[in-house]
Amino acid sequence: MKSVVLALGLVLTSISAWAADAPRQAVVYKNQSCGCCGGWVDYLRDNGWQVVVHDVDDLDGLKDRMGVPDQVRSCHTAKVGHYVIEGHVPIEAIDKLFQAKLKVTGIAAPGMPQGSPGMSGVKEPNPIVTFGGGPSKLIGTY
Ligand SMILES: [Cu+2]
Repeated sequence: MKSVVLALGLVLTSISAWAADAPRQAVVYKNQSCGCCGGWVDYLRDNGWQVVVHDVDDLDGLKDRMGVPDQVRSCHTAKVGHYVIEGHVPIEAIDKLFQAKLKVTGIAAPGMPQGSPGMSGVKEPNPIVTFGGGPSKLIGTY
């Protein structure tokens, strides 16, 4: 019986290692004047994330280098682990990306949906799409 419990413990440990949430750390690149970008940083910090912020003038150049396609661009761009997170993406979607270990460059909330994390206004649907590593796919609407 003891060995069964031990084996179950090992299985559960390996499952949780396999389906790990995103690390609670981000590096965020934004324009100094961007208010809603700061709102997204606050949203992460309010949820216990450690965030390093870099104010950047040439964000489009940075997005080019990070492989963020024009059609999914938003205001700020972030690195979480080895993924690129573009725009007002909710933490649940970032966790989903890490749990699924998608072979993509990152995920984006294209544009700036009202009421999304860090954005004011009446809540509107916030579709989150992948980019890089094949055609963009919807991973969920938040
Ligand atoms: Cu914004």
